[in-house]
Amino acid sequence: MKASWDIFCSVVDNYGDIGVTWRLARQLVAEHGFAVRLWVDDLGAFVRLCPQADPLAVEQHHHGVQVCLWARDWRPAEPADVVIGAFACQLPAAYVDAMVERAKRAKPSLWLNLDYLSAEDWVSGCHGLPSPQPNGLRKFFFFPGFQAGTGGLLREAGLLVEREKFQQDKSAQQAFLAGLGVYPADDARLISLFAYENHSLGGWLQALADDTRPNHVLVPEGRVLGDVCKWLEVDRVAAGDVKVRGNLTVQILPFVSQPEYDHLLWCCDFNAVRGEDSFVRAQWAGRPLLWHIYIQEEYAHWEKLEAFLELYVQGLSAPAAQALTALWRAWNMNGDMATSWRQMLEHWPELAAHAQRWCRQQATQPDLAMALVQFYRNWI
Ligand code: TRH
Repeated sequence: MKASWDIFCSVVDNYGDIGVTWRLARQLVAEHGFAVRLWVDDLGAFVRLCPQADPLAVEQHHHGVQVCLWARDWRPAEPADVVIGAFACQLPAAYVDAMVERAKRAKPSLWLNLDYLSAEDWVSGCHGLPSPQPNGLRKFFFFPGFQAGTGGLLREAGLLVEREKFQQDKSAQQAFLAGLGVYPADDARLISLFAYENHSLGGWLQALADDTRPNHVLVPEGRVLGDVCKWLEVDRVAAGDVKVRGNLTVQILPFVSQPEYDHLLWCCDFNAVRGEDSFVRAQWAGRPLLWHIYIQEEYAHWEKLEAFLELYVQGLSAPAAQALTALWRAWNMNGDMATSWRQMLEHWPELAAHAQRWCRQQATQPDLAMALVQFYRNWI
């Protein structure tokens, strides 16, 4: 019989919580044949990523995943063989009680906490550690990561082959972009922009407008639009709008499905991403990227940013590493994006080759779903 997996997702904000769990759930079904239930407490967020979903359905199936509303009034459910609480969310008390009961009469569920992604050194030391619970159960910490000894990154089988094929196929890219109403000039630098509110945006957009080469920036609807409007000096923008300033075209896109977003990243020469899942997807795109990190209390995010940079710049020449680091710091700390963008452009060929290399190197690690499955197999 197929092993059963329950994944619990509490949507704290934005799309990362649901983005990661929805991707993982699909992969566990498609590549490992498990029976997967995804419990989500905010179906509205889910619908943004899976537009064919019903925001009101208590239970529905998509891509072989049983998607269930995690309602406040918990309806009893038999615990699965593997139980994943994403991002330290608290499972329903009645479900945990049922896990205790199950452990008395059968093989206990493997209980995992899927943690946040970080490049910090301590991650490999904590990955896979058990945490004994007062009720007698054990919960294991499962950490995604970039280094050996971590749980790796979400990466579907065949993703990079599909990406490479698409990136070599100009007409497939043109057709995809045309579907979004995007018709960039032949010599334009294509940039995607997915970010939180960011005061540094104006400086960057100005540098792009002043550039000698045309730039075409694609902005999916979201939190950064206020700063886009501010720089454009307009009250509002909406999906479909195209604004031209100097050598810069700014085009607002609708929020698309996850696979379409991948294709968008694959089309672009440079991707500004944020949070966790889009950050990883931009790395799989094999193109230079800019990360807007999710702000945490007490500047915890700052250490995360520096830890990733330290790892990522390995293998770059000192000037290229410096330019990239300066750009990422400027973006995350209200710095001077115009100057750092121009300096970064001087190292473009090196940074572009490095992005490919980084992607290949990361792909040598087992992907996160595979690592979870391996962890489960070792446990039974
Ligand atoms: O939305 P994010 O900022 O999400 C999160 C959450 O805030 C979470 O609480 C926090 O812990 C985490 O960041 C670090 O960024 P992220 O992780 O990139 O998630 C966005 C998802 O949306 C990702 O799966 C890609 C997807 N997406 C689309 O499917 N279509 C789109 O058009 C865009 C722009 C994104």
